[in-house]
Amino acid sequence: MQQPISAATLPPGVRGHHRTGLGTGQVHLGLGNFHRAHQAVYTAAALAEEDGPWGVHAFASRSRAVVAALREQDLLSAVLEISPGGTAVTVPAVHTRADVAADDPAAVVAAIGAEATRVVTLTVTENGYTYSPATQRLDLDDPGVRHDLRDGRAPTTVVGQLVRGLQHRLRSHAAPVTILSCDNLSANGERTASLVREFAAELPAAEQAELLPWLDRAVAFPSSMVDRIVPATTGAHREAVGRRLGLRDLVPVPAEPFSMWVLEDAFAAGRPRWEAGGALFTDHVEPYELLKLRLLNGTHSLIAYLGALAGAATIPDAVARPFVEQAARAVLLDEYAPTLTVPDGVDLDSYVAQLFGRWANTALGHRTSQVGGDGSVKLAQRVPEPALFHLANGGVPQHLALTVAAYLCCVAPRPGADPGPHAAAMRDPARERLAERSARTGSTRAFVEGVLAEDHLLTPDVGAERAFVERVAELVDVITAHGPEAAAAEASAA
Ligand code: CS2
Repeated sequence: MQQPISAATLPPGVRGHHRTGLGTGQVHLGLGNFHRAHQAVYTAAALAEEDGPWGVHAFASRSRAVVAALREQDLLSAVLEISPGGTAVTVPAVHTRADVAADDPAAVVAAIGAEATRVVTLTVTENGYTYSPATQRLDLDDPGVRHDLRDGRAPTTVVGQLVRGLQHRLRSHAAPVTILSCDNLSANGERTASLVREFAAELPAAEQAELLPWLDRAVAFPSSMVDRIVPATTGAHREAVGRRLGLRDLVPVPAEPFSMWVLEDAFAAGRPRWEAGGALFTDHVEPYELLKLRLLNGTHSLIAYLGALAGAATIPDAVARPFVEQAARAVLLDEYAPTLTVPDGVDLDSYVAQLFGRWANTALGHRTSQVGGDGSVKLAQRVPEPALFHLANGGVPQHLALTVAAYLCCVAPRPGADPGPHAAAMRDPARERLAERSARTGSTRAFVEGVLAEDHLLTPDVGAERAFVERVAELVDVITAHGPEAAAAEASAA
């Protein structure tokens, strides 16, 4: 039996930074794999170059297992950088405390409120922002939001936690702070700021009057683009750490070698020197965000759904099928790329070539069911604006329609259709509602219309585009009757 990874057992040279006496200047919400393979690695690089009180108090939203394991390991865990050429191991030592938000909501409020906290980072997924796709605003019907507006002591939603933490701050010392969204949402900083303000605007008048002007003065919400493919942990990753370090790590994180972080340099109370880890600071994050959100994430969704329907367990397995690769190139080059302004210094051809290289990383084994998960919230970030761009120019974007059709066939198959095990493994907050609608609606056209025009799976303006709705419905029928390859062929023939 191997010894657990810990400050005492870690071989010298593996750890990114010695954390004895590290002060806690950051709070992180969303202690998942992505955070540990991305912001934690950049913070370790920053601390290696320039000392500072930038330790991280991290909260998992619910996962007790990860927090329990990290606590047994002195909050250390390995990042495995996996490529077909081999695996590199690092241990970014930046965490000073780990807790489960759901178990101790008051601790989240206190941590955000602490005077020493200068940056609050978020990786809570698209699903964590409790906004309504129909209004693009805070979802005031969400039971968690309603609870958090009523009860200030134990917030359950991320927006509630932020606002209650900020109120606590304002009342105890009013020191400025930065809230930094690191999720795949367009204009993630602005959106987080709006959600926080919308929540604040629902508070009693006296609280609003106190909070809103202070938010303007003292709280910064920079936008950022984050990029690194980070799959879920499996036993093979634990074994790899055992082999490499001779230590037991229950929660190592696999990641691709590629990593990118582009941020607006608008911090209210300082920040770690993340550029030491390669982060890029710019006044114009948006073109990077859209480039990544559409070319990588948008295309990723299509690869995941077509791949899963064709029986592919992983993204590399999916993209190795010629029809999936062809559809991915078509959606990326013909439908997403024309909607973008390519940022200065980025060469589109090399960016695209690199994307296909990253997706083909067989050693990483990124699962189609993982990328395909939460499509009901992800697609709304990826598809609507590009679709509307083409529709306004008089064309129906065939592969965007195919993306939506393939998604629906995965999570809400038409009666009698079996999408296979990889689609069945996709978790989605809307799965039950969509599947129920599919089961009770005889005509595919009526089903798709219900999903897009009534449920607003995308945005209401896409739902109102009859030609798009019709094309999605036709492609759902082709997938159901003849499979994903036939539908991809139809989409490219149109
Ligand atoms: C993926 C992303 O699951 C998904 O939706 O598209 O997690 C993707 O791997 C990352 O954004 C890469 O940076």
